[in-house]
Amino acid sequence: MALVKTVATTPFAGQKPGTSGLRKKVAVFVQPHYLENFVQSVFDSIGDTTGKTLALGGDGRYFNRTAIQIILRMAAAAGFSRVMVGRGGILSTPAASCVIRKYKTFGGIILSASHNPGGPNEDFGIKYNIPAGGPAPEAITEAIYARSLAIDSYRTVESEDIDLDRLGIVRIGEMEVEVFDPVVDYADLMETLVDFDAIRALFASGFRMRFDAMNAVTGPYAHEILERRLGAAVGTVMNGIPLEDFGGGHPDPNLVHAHDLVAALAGPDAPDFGAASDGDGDRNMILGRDFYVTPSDSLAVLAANAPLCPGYKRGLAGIARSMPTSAAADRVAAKLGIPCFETPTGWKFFGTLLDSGKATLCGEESFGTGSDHVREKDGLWAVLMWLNVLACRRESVADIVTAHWREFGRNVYSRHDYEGIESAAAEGLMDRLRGLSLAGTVLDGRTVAVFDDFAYTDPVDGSVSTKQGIRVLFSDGARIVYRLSGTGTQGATLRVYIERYEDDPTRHALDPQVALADLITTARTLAEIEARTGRTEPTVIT
Ligand code: G16
Repeated sequence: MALVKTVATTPFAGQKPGTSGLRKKVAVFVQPHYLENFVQSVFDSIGDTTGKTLALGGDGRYFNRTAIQIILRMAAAAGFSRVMVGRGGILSTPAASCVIRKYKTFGGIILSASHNPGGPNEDFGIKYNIPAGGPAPEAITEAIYARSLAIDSYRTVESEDIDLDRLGIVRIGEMEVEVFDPVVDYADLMETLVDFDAIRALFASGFRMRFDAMNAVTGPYAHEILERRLGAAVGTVMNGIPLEDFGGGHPDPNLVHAHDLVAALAGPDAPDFGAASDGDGDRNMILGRDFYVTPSDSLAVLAANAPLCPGYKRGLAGIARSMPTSAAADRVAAKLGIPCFETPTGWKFFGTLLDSGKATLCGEESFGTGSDHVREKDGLWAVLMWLNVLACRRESVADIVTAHWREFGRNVYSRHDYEGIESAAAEGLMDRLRGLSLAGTVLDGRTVAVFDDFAYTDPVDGSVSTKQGIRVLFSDGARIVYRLSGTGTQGATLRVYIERYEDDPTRHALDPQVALADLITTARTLAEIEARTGRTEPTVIT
């Protein structure tokens, strides 16, 4: 039996989980006791861990393996009887959720800073997911944070590092550590949801695709599912080897960072379909030949076509989207006669809706789409759903989306990010906006119908979340939303979301930056962005 060691420590400021867990620079995480303090705060906040099973894995970024060894020793000291670790310390975020649910573990610890870069000078992250498989709700993250401010010791055991690359069971003291294949359970789950035969037939007919794994966690999953199980040509998966620094790239599947994929999908000889996923495999970007599908439209198209996929052929109970996500999905829900829920940003807010059966599909403008099959957004699942739809409809991505706009109208949409601005300037900008009184006023010819800071009452558990984004809702249906990102590690990122509805099909093909030009100007002027941040242009436009 390994000897439990109690190590004295003192609290670190700032161990407050953000939109999705604690994300900091690696230099912060490698400070003595930093990771240990947080992990002990988690174990102290989730109830009795004695005899329980924990799932553990991460996106493979720098410090992943070291952190896993530390957490294993602490789990043994906390009395867990078993930890299930993905081979190589790898588990995509949706695969972690799948494993937690399938094996009914006492939740899991996921090591990821998602789409943020990795490496010794970049980012690391950690979060706890509850037994339902989803990110811990605010009540738990608040308890973890409160504990981290009071902690004076943590518990660990003396033991050698285990071999993370060898499948099988080893022991740390009395605790079993099972190193398992991180891909199989997830791939098997996908086979129950989408029509693999139909997709195999699509690929056999000459359909070509590129999937950019961005040298992040989805490489092994995509090779197995797309190339081995579905018969896509070898080479369909690009950047498929997970690297600790993601090859020096920024593993964020958007038009700026997935530039290799965007280039590959341009021109007449381009493949029919392109997709990318992020550092931990929960985000997705969908492309057709010379055609970009916004995440908001992707959710709406998948919702409208879901019954083509076996896992959803009985239809949807409801749809949920985060507040800044466009209202395209609302139009589908209205037509289907099902509810559409508007939640704050953060996948954790979908948990109660999925658990209670109120929502089947969920999505966010931040390249997240998912369903009730797990409790995380799921990049490869979205790609497979699209493939299923393409296999059934045998139309191009562009034709499917433009037909969708003709049927429902287009919610023209764009997000402008101002990254790495000074935190004080960002807070000042938001505080000033909050102090304005705009309802009933006219801004550049549009009347403001509602002006507020979004607050949400969870319809299932009644919990209330306030200050979730400043909304300027115009009487013509257009809107501007301002939020500060909760996932960055340096300075602040101001996100500005701009949207208006266009029902004239002759105007659907317009570039959103052109179609939204007047609102974009209003958004910049109203928030005094240039004067307060010194920025004349956003860093990233999606
Ligand atoms: C996380 C959350 C998402 C959220 C996104 C962006 O995604 O899980 O729900 O939409 O961050 O959040 P923010 O706008 O605060 O940066 P991920 O992929 O980073 O885990």
